[in-house]
Amino acid sequence: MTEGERSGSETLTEVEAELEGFEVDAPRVGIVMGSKSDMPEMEKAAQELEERGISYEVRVMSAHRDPEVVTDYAKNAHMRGLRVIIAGAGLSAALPGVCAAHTDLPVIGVPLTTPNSVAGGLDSVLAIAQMPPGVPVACVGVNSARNAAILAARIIQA
Ligand code: RP5
Repeated sequence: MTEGERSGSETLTEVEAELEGFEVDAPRVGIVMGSKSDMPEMEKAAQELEERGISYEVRVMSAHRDPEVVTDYAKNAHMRGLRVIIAGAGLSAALPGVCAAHTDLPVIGVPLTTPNSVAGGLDSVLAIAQMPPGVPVACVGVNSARNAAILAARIIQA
């Protein structure tokens, strides 16, 4: 409804309530992952958020294969209403760090194992946790997408 279409009797409270409705439906958590092969683990984060009634969206985007897509997503995330980004990746897991480089939202990284992982996923743990000063990424355990969702819920409710 445009400003001109609003009747004189419509109060500010009614307008605010309308806008609040939009807010409730907007995704609060962005779940991103580097490959479709990451989906079986990352779905656990979605399931946890679903059970908690927290709205989310799920996207597949690789920091190495789709760098522009990741950059645009992270840059627009806050403006779109997201409050936390959960980013899962295996191997040289750059996705959480690249997201954190382009947003001021909290980013939770989920190191994932793949058939080519080194030392049981230690490669991804180090890639996610060893961010330079000033660009933090929270790192949960290997294949711990559910914990990432619980942490995201706690951040939103803090
Ligand atoms: C990472 O490489 C992805 O996050 C995935 O964990 C891993 C393997 O990707 P695929 O070869 O299965 O696409 O970027």
